[in-house]
Amino acid sequence: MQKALITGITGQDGAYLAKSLLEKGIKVFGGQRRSTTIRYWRLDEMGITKDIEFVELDLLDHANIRRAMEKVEPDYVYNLAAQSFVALSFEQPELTTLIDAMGVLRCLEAIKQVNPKIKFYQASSSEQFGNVQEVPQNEKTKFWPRSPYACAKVFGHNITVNYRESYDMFACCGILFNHESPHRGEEFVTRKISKGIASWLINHEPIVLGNLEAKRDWGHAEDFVEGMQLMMNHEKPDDYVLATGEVYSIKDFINLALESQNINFFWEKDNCFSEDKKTIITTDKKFFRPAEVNLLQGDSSKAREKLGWKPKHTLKTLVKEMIEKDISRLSRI
Ligand code: NAP
Ligand code: F7E
Repeated sequence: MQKALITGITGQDGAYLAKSLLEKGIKVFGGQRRSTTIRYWRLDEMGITKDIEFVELDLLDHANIRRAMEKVEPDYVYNLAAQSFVALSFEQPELTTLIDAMGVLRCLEAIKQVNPKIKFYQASSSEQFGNVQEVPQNEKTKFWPRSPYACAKVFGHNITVNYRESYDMFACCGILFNHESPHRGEEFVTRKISKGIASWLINHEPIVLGNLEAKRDWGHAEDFVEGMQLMMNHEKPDDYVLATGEVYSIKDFINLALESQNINFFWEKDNCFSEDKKTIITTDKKFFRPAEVNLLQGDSSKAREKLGWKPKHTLKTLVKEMIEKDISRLSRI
C-alpha cells in the first residue's frame, strides 16, 4: 500500500487531498502541530478523521520533521502546511518566513537525509506573481512578491527547484491560484462573504470588508488537489500553474453570492444595500493591506497539456455551494 504524508492535514487543501487519496486506496498520514484544540472540523465534516493516522509534525522543528519521515516512511510528502493568511503575514513576517520558507527547506533536508527517493510536492502560490509582470501568468512569469507571505513562498519555491536540480530529487511545485470551498478558512474573503451572507439572512448584520476592486482567478479546492496528484504521478518532476483562467473582482463575487440566494440589492460606491435599504456590505480601511495584489489571472496550459488537468467546477456553482453550506451550518446551531 502506498503511503502519503500530508503536512497541513487540518487545513482546507489537506482535508480535500486526504479524502481524494483515501478514495484511491492510499494510506494517509496527517502531519499536525501541537495545539490545545486540534482543528478536525473539516475532516469530521468529510467523515474521514478515523481513516487518517496522525503524526506530530511542526514545520518549525527540523528534528521533529525528520522523525516523522523516519516513522512514516512515506512514498509521497505533500507540503501543504503554512501560515497562509497574507494579511497576517504583514503582522507576523518573521513567523511566516520561518514556517513558509524555512519549513520547506527543513522538509527537503529531512527527505534528503532519510530517503531521497520520497516524492515531494510544494504548495507554491500565485501570490508569488504579486505585482504581475504579464497577464495571464504562467510558469515563466517573473515573480514580484508583494507580502512577507509571498516572499517566503518564493523562497520555498526556489529551494524546491534547487533541491531537484542539485540532488536529483522528485520535487515539484504547484503554483496554485486562489481555490476556495465550503471548507475555506473564515478569514479569507470568499468564506467571509458566504458566512456573512448566511448570517445576514438571519440577523441583518452588515459584512465589513476591505478592497472590493481586487481581482482573483478563483477555482474549487476539489479540482486543485487532483492537479497536485497528477504532478506527483507524472514521470518527471516539474512546476505547474493551476488556475481557471477566469477573473472576477470581490464585488463580482458578492454579486454572484447575493444572486444565488435571490436577494435584490443595489450598490452605492462600496456599500451594498438590500431593496429595503438594509446594509449588506460596507468597507473599513483596517481590512486594506500595506501592499495589494490587484489582479491575478493564471495560464494553466502546461498542466492542461502535460497532465490532462482541467477544472470541473465553475465559480457560479462554487459560490452557491459555499453559501448553502454556511446556511445549513447556521440552521443547525
Ligand atoms: P490553510 O487552510 O490555512 O491550512 C494551513 C495548514 O497549515 C493548517 O493545517 C495549519 O495547521 C498548518 N500549519 C500552519 N503552521 C504550521 C506549522 N508551523 N507546522 C505544521 N503545520 C502548520 O491553507 P490551505 O488553503 O489549505 O492551503 C494549503 C497550502 O497551499 C498552503 O501552503 C497555502 O499557503 C498554499 N496555497 C493555498 C492557496 C489557496 O487558495 N487555498 C493557493 C496557493 C497556495 P493548524 O490547523 O494547526 O493551524
Ligand atoms: O484575499 C481582498 C484582499 O485573503 C483576496 C491565500 O489562500 O490565495 C489566498 O490569498 C483579496 C485580497 O486571499 C477583504 O485585499 C477585501 O485582494 O481571500 P484573501 P489572498 O490574499 O488572495 C493565495 C493564492 C494564497 O496563496 C494564500 O495562501 O480580497 N479583500 N476585503 C479581503 N480579504 C480578506 N481576507 N478579508 C477582507 O475583508
